[in-house]
Amino acid sequence: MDSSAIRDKTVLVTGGAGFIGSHLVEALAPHTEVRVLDDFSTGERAYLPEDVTVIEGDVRDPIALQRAARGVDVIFHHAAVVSVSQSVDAPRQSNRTNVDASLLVLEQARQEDARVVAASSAAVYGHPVELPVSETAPTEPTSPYGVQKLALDQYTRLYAELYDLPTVALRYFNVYGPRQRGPYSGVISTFLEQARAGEPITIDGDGEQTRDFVHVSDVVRANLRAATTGETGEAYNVGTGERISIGELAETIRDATDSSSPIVHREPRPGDIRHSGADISKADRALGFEARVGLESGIRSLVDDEPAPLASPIGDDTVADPE
Ligand code: UD2
Repeated sequence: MDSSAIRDKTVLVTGGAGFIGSHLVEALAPHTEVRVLDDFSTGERAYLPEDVTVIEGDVRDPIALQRAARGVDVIFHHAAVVSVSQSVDAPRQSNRTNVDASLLVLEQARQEDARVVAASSAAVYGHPVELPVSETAPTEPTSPYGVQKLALDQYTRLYAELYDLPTVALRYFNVYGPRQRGPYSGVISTFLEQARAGEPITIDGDGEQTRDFVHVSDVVRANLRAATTGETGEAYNVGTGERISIGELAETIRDATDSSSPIVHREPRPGDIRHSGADISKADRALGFEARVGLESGIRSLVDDEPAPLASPIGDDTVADPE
């Protein structure tokens, strides 16, 4: 499949019951036949629409993967060990999922002649030498997780080059939105929980560090664009191009929740990246991608517990037939 539309195709979403994967599944399901491969270690069945085919299994299991991928046109590869700290504690373990299983996915895609859209990460850049960070910036990850995402990212490119497989790697910056929770979730969900509970909002270090927070609905749209672009064999940054300091974020969330939580400072996080922000001009050029949800309205919809503002991202030109 090159630049044809994704409508009426069969797609597989690995990690489809997780935070980002389940939003993608929700957007795809009304228009395409969707299969989900998930071991439900962190994902939730309740996130999945009824009409998707669920294969409960581990992405590291070649039999489960083979079953899930048979006859598919596109594989959205989101299954991963997402915790940076877990990768530091047990690098070989996360490597098995983040690298070995990703190679299995690519091999399976080769068998099926399927497109692959792979979830890479801003973690590939490590400490940025220049802001905003473009895709040509040096890649020097600061964690096993980053090294593993870089391996995935490079294999994804190489499969396009060596085997002519249409592949795209999406380098996510700080993704947030509904369903992000648990001990390894992002700072926005942590601050929101703290503010709602009236507990101290815990800033690591001076709070002057900055991040580029991108709403999960924008990440879904980037995936849909990547599923049809002719510009394959490439990696694209997925962010907003805007940065906010963690201190300002804490205040924004406290205000949005009308919370009286104190804002407190803890020790800085060891190895924390000081600033991170995406140059999204390549994604704009090649995918027609640009973030639509501003941070304030994204936080507002989380506070109001509104459903994700993705209503139907597939209703736009993303999946329209290309004539
Ligand atoms: C993000 C990604 C990670 C990896 C990394 C690459 C998330 C959840 N994680 O890690 O997968 O791609 O980028 O660089 O998107 N903070 C506080 N208080 C808290 C929690 C966090 O101050 O209670 C700070 C933290 O020290 C950091 C910032 O908030 O400076 C963002 O932390 P995070 O864990 O949400 O995401 P990050 O950027 O470390």
